[in-house]
Amino acid sequence: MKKNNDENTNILSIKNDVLQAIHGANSASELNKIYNAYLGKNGVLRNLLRSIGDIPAEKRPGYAKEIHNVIAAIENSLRDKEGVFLENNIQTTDKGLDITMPGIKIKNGHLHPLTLIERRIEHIFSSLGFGVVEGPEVEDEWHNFDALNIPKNHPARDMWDTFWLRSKQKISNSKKQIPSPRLLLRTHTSPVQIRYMEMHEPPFRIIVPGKVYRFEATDASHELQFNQVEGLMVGKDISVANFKYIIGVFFERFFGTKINVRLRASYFPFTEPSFEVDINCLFCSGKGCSTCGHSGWLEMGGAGMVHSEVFNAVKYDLKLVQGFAFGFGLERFAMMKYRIPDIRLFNSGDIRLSQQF
Ligand code: FA5
Repeated sequence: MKKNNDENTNILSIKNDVLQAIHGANSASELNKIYNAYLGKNGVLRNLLRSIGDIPAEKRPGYAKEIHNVIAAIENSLRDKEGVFLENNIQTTDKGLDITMPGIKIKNGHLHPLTLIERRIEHIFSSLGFGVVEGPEVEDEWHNFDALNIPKNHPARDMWDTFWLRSKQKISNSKKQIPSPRLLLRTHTSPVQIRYMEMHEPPFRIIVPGKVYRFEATDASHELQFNQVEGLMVGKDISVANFKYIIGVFFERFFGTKINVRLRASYFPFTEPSFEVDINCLFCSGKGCSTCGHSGWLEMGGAGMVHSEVFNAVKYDLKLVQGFAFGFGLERFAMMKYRIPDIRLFNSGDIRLSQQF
């Protein structure tokens, strides 16, 4: 900028130049350039403000005021012109703004069907007075097997073959490592029975939903990672009759229809007597179909009266307590309720599955 004795004339000519440039601008980027050249950090008007000390002191206030007025006028003009660009842009791209047009629908997420089933089960059992308890998925050998009356080398361990983890424990302040309890991915939710009883005294009734893992080949009804719901009710005189009544109420509320429950003799090392729990097939109303293998019954899980060795492991007095336990597969409930034919669909990541519920 040329130094001029009449500072005000100089400012006014700058103002005219800038307003003309704004008027002639054809794009937002041109406006941006003008802004930077005059009002930006090293713009002409900012530099004028900085050099105000060069003029006689008595002229400074009037001069500064003039500069600020010009800055405000330029800012207004820039804003007006930006508004014109914005309007034109909408008109050219959208051919006008139709505020009655429906908006773009935001896609909501969905709860996974297994989450829905788990919450439903928890809700029903809570209304029957059961607490909901959780336990660790990485379990030690004692809780998963030994305390449940499945000692080392017992053939029953084969039924629950699993993924073992390498674990070494370091003694603090030493390089020595000692063997720590052997860790594994739990094969069932039953170890939480032990964990709970170690910390609580009867009477109580709990359910334990959670993920379990097994080393096995997958097919339409078997996964290597699936969910179970454990149940445990212990007190002075809890019997099989209590179990049959409670489970009957649960099934009827869960499926919303009358259900026949059948207890079939079976074997689990941690219950005695043990049974499989069957319900009448919902697909054929018990008449027999391919889903139930033409038997009219569907197997839902295992159950039984808690074995005395399990109570011994948690140091309960056998003369004072007895109770029942059960373990159901959550996926099997979901498959039955939503008529999902293949268990592998749950982990397929296919959004079309969860969008249906
Ligand atoms: C058990 O896991 C016992 N802990 C259940 C139990 C608890 C019995 C308390 C007595 C007292 P089982 O291995 O049968 O039992 O599994 C129970 C249920 O889990 C089965 O009925 C089935 O519904 C489900 N299940 C078992 N294996 C799989 C698998 N690979 N994929 C999906 N679901 C499975």
